[in-house]
Amino acid sequence: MNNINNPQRRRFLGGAALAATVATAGTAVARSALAALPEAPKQSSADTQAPWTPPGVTGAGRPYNPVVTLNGWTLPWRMNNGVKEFHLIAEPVVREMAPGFLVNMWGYNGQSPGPTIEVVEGDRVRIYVTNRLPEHTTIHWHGQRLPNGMDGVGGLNQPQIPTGKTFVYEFEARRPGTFMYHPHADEMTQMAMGMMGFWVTHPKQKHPHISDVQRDYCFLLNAFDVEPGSMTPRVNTMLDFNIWSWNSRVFPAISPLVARLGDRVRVRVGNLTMTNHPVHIHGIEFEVTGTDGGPVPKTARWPEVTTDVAVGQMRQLEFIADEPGDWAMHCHKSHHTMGAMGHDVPTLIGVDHRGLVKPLQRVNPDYMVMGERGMADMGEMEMELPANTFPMMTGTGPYGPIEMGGMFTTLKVRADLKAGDYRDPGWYQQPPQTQSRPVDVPEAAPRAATPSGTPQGTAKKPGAGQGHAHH
Ligand SMILES: [Cu+2]
Repeated sequence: MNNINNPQRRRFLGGAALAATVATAGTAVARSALAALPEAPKQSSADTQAPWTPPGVTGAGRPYNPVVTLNGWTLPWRMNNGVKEFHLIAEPVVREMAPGFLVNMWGYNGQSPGPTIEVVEGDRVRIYVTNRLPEHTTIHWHGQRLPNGMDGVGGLNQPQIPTGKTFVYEFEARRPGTFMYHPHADEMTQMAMGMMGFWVTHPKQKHPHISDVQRDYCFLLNAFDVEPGSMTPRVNTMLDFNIWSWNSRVFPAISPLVARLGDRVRVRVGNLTMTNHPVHIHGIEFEVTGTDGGPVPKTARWPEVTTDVAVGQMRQLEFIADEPGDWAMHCHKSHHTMGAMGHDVPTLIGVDHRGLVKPLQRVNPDYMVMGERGMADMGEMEMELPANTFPMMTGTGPYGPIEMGGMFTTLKVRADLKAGDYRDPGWYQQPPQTQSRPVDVPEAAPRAATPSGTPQGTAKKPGAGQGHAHH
């Protein structure tokens, strides 16, 4: 990725320009452009990109263990006289929410969410923002300490950035932690269209409440309202979103979080939806070690397996990955682990549809019965979907349909991983005799029922033994 290793590039660069190009690491900055805007790298893939390690540049700050953005990437910067310079382009993008499911969004540098900005405490940061949207925008740097005029609230702190214009933000990353960025201009529309991104500031030295971790993941909770079969979110939806996503991806298209047995893992989550999400991880216990307000002192932490991430909040979850396996990790609101669905589907469990379907299909040829036995059938139903949507419950594991969608992925803990290897290791091979299995033994004979509420054996009514035993 570093252009300095590319001999073709090297030929065009001399002395000072060479030094500057080392810092851009991947952005091709022509010598004539060095005095101008930094290049704005674009990302064409919705895959999780390998962590971005900055080149060893004097003044670049202490080295750190870089974050991995789920189904995202980190924005390279260039160093300009001791200032880390970034260039974000606000623009329409097409985001692949799942293979075959494309949505017209607004985002930054080719994707929604935009790239993660990753710096070190004390860094001087300059961010150019070019607006290629059809309307004005701004960027608010959620959680940061900065001069009032850099806070990005259109009308309050600055005039909005008109279409076609570039504004520059500059401040010092004063405190380490977990932050995000998003517009503060026509906010409901622009966030409904996917405009948001993550920001991580690493501590510049050992911090009493910030642990070293071997794996550091981040993602944003977001939601969209896309009519099945269409490609553009409705932007006036207030609460009734139908797509619940992590970094604008839905299960099974969200990358797994991969960890080596014994790793300390940090997961940074920010919520830019309009409702709360109880984030739940199976197999381990975690602590909330920080919020967008800063690190949580060690004495103030408690163990959890689920933590609610409220609207506009960020949480850092940390745990030791000490149980091998494929562990579910998901929002615990069960309708948030579903794909796009009609909201007005009646509960039909136990309803006998015989004789009903034909007359209904005369009125609506597409009428389909679902949910007679529960909704699990949806997981394997090869139902014809409108073009450009994804099934309501989907994803197939080694033992069959997982019957999940939306805000769901897996934590994959393996003993045989290399440090820094984030590739999906495939499905976990369970050791023999460690999996739940069917049994084939006769049921116990039913006991005689007793009148309800009466201790067994104290009252006997004639005929009470005729019915079914209550289990
Ligand atoms: Cu949720």
